Amino acid sequence: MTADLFEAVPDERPSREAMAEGAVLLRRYAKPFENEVVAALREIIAQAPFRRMFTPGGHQMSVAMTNCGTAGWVTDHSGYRYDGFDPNSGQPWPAMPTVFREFAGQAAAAGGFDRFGPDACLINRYAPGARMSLHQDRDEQDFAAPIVSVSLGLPAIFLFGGPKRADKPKRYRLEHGDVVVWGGPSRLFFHGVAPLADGEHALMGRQRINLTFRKAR
Ligand code: MD3
Ligand code: FE
Repeated sequence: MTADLFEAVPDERPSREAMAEGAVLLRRYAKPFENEVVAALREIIAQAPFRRMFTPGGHQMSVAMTNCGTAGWVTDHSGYRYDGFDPNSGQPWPAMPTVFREFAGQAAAAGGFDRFGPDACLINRYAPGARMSLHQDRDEQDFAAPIVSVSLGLPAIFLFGGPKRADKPKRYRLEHGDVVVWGGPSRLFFHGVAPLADGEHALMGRQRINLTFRKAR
């Protein structure tokens, strides 16, 4: 078989890149864990299915979400917050799988943050066209703890701004297996995701899933 000379060939090698002070991009870092992570995801989603939540302003988000851990991020007419219970079932969010907790701790350490103990994992699902507008993550108690994010499936253009909303965002293509550790000053930087381009991913299908590990409480 002959390869198309002009086809973009994905680079499978892990690498590290500083995005800002405290923000480290670990390309392909999650690849060795993909099968274990996907198996754990399936069990979480069976207990707490993805749902498109409403912002306090009454807009339905294009991204569908669920959570695992002792705290889960929720939004509804009354605001944004962490809650121990899934509002759709009244049950506690599924427990954070050991593979998730260990992976997040290891990734945080690789990014320069020792002893990261996440209690929340927000799971975002992007179908083609879904996006996330520029925002800060400020609903957590302790901004000294980093956030660890894992991208799975279709690639997305991540928009990484600065401390002010008006700061012009830099664009990063985040691909399957890419991990970013956000701590220090970058922890409160504005960020978002451009509308997802359509495509088909060999393991994940026609979607992008992003996990963000947080210390919420
Ligand atoms: C930079 N999610 O869930 S992950 C979010 O791809 C969120 O689903 C995006 O923004 C996604 O809140 C981006 C990368 C990310 C997560 C948290 C951050 C980047 C961050 C917190 C501070 C700075
Ligand atoms: Fe965010």
